[in-house]
Amino acid sequence: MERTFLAIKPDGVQRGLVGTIIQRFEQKGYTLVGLKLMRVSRELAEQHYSEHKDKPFFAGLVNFITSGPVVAMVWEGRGVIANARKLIGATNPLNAEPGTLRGDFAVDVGRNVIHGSDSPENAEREINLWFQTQELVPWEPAFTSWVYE
Ligand code: YYY
Ligand code: MG
Repeated sequence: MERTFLAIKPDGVQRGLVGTIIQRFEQKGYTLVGLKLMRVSRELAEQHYSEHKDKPFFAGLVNFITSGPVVAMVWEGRGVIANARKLIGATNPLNAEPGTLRGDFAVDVGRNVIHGSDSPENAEREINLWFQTQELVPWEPAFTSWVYE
């Protein structure tokens, strides 16, 4: 089954959105298989966002993501990588549709509440970067046959 990496950024944690955000993915029918609250090191932040290292916002992004606790998660389910991105909404919250997490809960691109992997390659890379294999818990929810035909 497909897996993706999601992280509630320090603004989402500070604003008390952890429960709301987790609930959104639970309600969709996806399965939580990894979860931890953590302070992000500069090294991890720089590796995570390495594709942006030459962008003008890189230093600010690394400062922000290391500025407070983050909730790192792995979610599992059919189409979860692309669909989580849809549930999260556009990078700039002012362009994110209402009903998406960024559309409903954010205003500024530098305070957009949540990260989600953007491709199968990045999902695998980010899961391996943030989690050790033994931290992931495979399980089958009792509702599976009510979510999947
Ligand atoms: O994947 P996603 O988070 O939607 O956007 P990316 O283009 O990968 O950028 C990562 C992160 O960088 C974004 O969530 C906010 C920040 N950022 C920024 O502060 N200013 C920009 N102009 C673009 C991105
Ligand atoms: Mg991205």
